[in-house]
Amino acid sequence: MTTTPKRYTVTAALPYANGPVHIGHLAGVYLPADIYVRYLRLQGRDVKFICGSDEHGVPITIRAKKEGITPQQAVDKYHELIKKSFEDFKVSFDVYDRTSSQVHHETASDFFKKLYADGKFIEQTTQQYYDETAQQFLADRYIVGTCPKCGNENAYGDQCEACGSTLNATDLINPKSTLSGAVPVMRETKHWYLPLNEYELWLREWIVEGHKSDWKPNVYGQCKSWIDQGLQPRAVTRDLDWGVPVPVEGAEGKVLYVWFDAPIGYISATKALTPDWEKYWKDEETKLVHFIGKDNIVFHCIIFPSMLKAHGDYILPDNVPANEFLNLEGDKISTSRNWAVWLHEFLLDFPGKGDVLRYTLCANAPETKDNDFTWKDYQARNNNELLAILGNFINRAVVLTQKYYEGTVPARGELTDYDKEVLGVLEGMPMVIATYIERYRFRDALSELMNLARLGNKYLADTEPWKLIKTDEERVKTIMNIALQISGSLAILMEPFLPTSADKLRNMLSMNPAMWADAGSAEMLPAGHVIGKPELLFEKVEDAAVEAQVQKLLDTKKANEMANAVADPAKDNISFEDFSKMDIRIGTILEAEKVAKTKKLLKLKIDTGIDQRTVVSGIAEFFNPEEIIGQQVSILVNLAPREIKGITSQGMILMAENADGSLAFVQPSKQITNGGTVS
Ligand code: B3M
Ligand code: ZN
Repeated sequence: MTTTPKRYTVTAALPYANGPVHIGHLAGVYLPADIYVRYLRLQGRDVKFICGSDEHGVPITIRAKKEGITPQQAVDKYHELIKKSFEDFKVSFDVYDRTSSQVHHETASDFFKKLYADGKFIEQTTQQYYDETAQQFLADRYIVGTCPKCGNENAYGDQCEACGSTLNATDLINPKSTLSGAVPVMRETKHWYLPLNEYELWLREWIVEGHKSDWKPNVYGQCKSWIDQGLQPRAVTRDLDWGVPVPVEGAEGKVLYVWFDAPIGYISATKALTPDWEKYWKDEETKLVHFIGKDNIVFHCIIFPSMLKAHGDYILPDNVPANEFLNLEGDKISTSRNWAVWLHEFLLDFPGKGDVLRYTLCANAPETKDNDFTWKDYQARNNNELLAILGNFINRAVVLTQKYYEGTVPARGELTDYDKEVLGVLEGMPMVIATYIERYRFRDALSELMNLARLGNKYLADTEPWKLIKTDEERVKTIMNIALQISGSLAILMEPFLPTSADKLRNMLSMNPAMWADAGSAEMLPAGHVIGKPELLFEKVEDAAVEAQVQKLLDTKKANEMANAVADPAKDNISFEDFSKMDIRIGTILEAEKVAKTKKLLKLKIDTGIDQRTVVSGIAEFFNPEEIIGQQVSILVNLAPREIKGITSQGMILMAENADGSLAFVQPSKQITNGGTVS
């Protein structure tokens, strides 16, 4: 589409209501979608921004089982949590629906019935794993077994998380049902398939030929490789008791495959939003754009379009600007390992800083490759960019206007070449940013926005109105007028990226509602307009705040290591005689001090009941000498004395080692007389 479309339908992937959302979701899908939609609205375009919870499928039933609640309870809980996170981050959906709604069930059901009636499906009976104890067919995720590729004993029926291989449930060695632990048996079951192979030629023409230049290379490449490999019929129903029931006879106990019903959820949500929904889905002059993460590409570019094509009444997506993944501090974000920054937690730790996270995630968005979020970068983006450039410029402009003119915008006098150059850049900026946004290049768009703030900063630094005010008041009026025009434009142009700060700035400048087309103008804030009082847009993020976040992640990592710790294998057997050669006693620590010039060593004096002796022990990293005096320990008293750092160590204190490498004393569970034997 080269001409401006009549209207837009913009969708953002429906998150599974099976857990909270994290920065990866925001960076990959919801933030770019929101920037795009806010921009379109500022352009006065007719746009509907559609999202909602994906409440069906195995991801939901597994979560519910894990938490010991029903699937309905699980989706109710997470739907609210996710919805609130999006609101808090100012993701401005026109509707946030849910696929458990009545309207959705009807819409998905009708969609299926139409394809069924038109003979678009093939029916096929196959053998699938069945759990006789739980009396149900097993979704791939409900089967675990040994991975044939790497030997991991906990591979799932669709994937081995240890080696990353994609698997079929039948590939697993020693398969087991996770529902009952039973060994599953093969049983016949009938399902409906969408013969994707029949859409191959059309898909090739539509995507491979048709979208070579306007789809992102990562998206285009994935689609092309799928099509090149040849498409197979794809089952659109499942044996499961949670979902939209398959609306045909002989399909009891079966539901629509979640990836069949979920994208139809975009349509249902639009229906819930407006009685006018049809023009957003059926009029060729509507531009449909799906924002998703890269793991959803095949569903949005191949399967859903084939469904829409088979149905016949609907438009197809004009673009699917999928992003790559965001990592966190060098590691893949993972819900199960709790390796994530959860949106609802972020706002507890950094209240009011939603824009800062939006900024950091957009500036470093995984648009063309996987990217990494680090707390250091978050701090630097805030302190060195938002605060030092944008915030600083606005603050100077507003403070000086208040100081020199009591808030009234002064008139410009004669312009220097420099003034003209700056006004020229300002005038061109809305177009530059718009072009990037329309091409889904949000990082570049944001970086141009910051260039405008940088220009404003430099303009003031170069012209130094605070010095000039003593010698050339007229000139200062021109300078401040220009600085204010830049400020006014920034308030509009930053709105898609930093909506809360943009609101603040518009208030500060007492601006009337304005559109994108107003930005760039030299009359944005006309002479005589009165602005409000200065307010800080951003504040410093202190070292301690980000260090606490890094510590939280380190703690998570440690907890994971502990949870996954595997004990060392047992040593070779020894005889009882060998064992009884060791004379282990309970003793009490009488004195403790660090051994000079060492990090690890403590010199201990122990009352062993037999004598008082000195032992050098490598535990200084884990204990304060003062704190261990008086404690009872186990000591091997007949270990041959050794010289350590010039001290004769007589015996050895027994220590237990934790999975994280920390040490603890092996102590009696009640007070024991010194010299008591351990056997
Ligand atoms: N719920 C997968 C996901 O959250 C899926 C998206 C559906 S979009 C129609 O990544
Ligand atoms: Zn494996």
